[in-house]
Amino acid sequence: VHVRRRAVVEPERGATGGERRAWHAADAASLGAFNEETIARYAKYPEPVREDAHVYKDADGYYVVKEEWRKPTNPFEKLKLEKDPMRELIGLAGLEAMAEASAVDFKAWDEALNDPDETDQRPKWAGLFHRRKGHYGRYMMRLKLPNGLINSTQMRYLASVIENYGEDGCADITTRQNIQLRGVELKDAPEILRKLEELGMCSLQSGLDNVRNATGNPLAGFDPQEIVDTRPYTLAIQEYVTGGGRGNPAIANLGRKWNVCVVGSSDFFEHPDINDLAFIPAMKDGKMGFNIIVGGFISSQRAAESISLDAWVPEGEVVAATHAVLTTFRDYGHRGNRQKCRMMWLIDEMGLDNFRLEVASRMPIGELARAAEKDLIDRDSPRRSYIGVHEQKQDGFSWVAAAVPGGRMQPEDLREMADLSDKYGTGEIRLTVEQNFIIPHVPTEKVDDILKERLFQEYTPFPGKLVSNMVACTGNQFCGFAQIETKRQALEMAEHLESVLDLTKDVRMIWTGCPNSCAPVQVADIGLMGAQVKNPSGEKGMVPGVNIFIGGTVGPNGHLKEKPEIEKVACTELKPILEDIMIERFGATRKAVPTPNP
Ligand code: SRM
Ligand code: SF4
Repeated sequence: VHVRRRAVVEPERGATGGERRAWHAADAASLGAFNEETIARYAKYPEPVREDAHVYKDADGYYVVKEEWRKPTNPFEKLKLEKDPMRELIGLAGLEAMAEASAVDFKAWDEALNDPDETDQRPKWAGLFHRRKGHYGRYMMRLKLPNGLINSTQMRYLASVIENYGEDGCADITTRQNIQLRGVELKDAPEILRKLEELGMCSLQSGLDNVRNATGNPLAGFDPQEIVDTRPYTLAIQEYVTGGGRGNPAIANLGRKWNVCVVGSSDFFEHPDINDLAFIPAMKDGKMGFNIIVGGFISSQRAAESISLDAWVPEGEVVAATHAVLTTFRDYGHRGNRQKCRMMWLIDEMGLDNFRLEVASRMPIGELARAAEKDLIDRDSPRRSYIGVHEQKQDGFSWVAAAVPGGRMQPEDLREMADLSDKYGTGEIRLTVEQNFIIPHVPTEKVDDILKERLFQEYTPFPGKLVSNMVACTGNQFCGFAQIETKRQALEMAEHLESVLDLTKDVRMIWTGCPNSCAPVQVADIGLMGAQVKNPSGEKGMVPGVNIFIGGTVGPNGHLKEKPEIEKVACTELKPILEDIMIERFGATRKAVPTPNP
């Protein structure tokens, strides 16, 4: 059953995107002040004061771990206790001071300070990740683009930022429908933050123990099969989580990262099974709302699928429910061993019923309705591929979705994307968790023209069945955790396999550089997780290799594969093994004459 709840209207220029998110752009002149008005709006949500909570609220509205809950602890809890990152960075405009102090000579400043917590960890509350290993003095800046919504003006600005950083400047579309900018120097960060805010974007609270980008249906608003337009909900969650784009001190001290999504179609493009909180559209007593599932996550030690909270909220209570679940996690989440701090561990510890009771007590009327018996998900409908050219629900309009292998893009790509979305569409652009982009609202008679543009030669809407579905995390080019290079290898391998095999169906091949699984191999048809393995030549020493996951599934009937099926294969030995897997498990056949590998 597909419920089209909103009128099908022709797309309007600027109807969604930046304008809707520029809540307080007029006041964007300086950092250093929270948006009190927005924060006050959320103060209406219940915050029960509990004796047994692990944190208390201080006079400034920050949450601090109580003395008796400081053991066991971990280095990240210590750094938060020593100096609250949000208070010091944003609340007191500390970032401006750091930018100024590091401007003349970053290295001299860093060496004099000799405090990686200050230079590398706390700035993550502003979305700034120092790439010390390999890219010393350069920061990756992680934005928050709820639902993968971005418009041409915003995109053009991002292009202008990375353009300043020469060869270091590039951007990645991430596995949370988001963008990360690379090459950023700390001295420029306050100005970039100010401009982001002016344009209705934000990078605050996007790293370490914070809420990540809220994901939603990338086709929201023009999807002929959408059950519900996810944009109002993901935008509202973003407004709450980021305190209207200026930071929200009430949720700046969680025990660990936290993911949230709102599902918009039966395809589960948002991966609700691996989010800490997910809203699944469901009607109850004739009212539109959402069933709630909780606790999904992936980490190096454990991957868990979400479970039902046996709760339903009306559509007007999505943010209230986000607050209720999130603050339960903030107040009771474990803060010792980092491998046991994600929310599912708390649910295990409290028991689902107690967890539910606590969440209910934080809802506006102190209660949670039981889950609707049936949700609106059609479990028999095959998961669609959004890549390519597809007719929208608005007559006469199409969306064009291109595959960006690994999500890596250059400034000129971002600029052209912006220009094309203005020239052919309404200036809207969408991002997806498979690291791809979509230009919607293209009049169908102009589709042939847009397809001739350079950008779509570089990033094709008609890739092969493997390249089309390829996802790769950052890997060792920029990430200190990585055991292997990912993005280049992933593309080369997909192209190689397509050149020697005939494929009858799409195969989702996902590469992740280490067990953190930022590109989630557990949900892949074929997942390759980086590892150091014995040198197959017999020589001493380790070489880059992978553990291979096979058969993870996505969609409403999807399941994680928690363990690799084949372990410790050197990357140099991979080709024949993957060819066999493709043939035996995914119905591929060998080409009589291989096509040249580009
Ligand atoms: Fe991730 C840490 C990149 C999505 C699980 N992740 C990191 C860091 C920040 C590590 C670091 O400091 O270098 C990586 C930054 C590298 C860089 O320079 O880009 C990083 N994670 C990414 C991105 C960029 C991968 C990508 O290529 O797209 C994704 C950014 C999403 C965003 O826009 O916010 C990204 N990370 C994920 C996901 C997928 C998801 O959320 O759907 C996961 C698994 C799901 C989950 O968290 O439940 C994920 N990242 C991790 C973990 C393991 C978390 C855990 O509970 O143990 C870490 C390490 C940690 O937090 O201790 C991590
Ligand atoms: Fe880095 Fe590992 Fe995440 Fe890849 S999976 S981005 S290597 S932390």
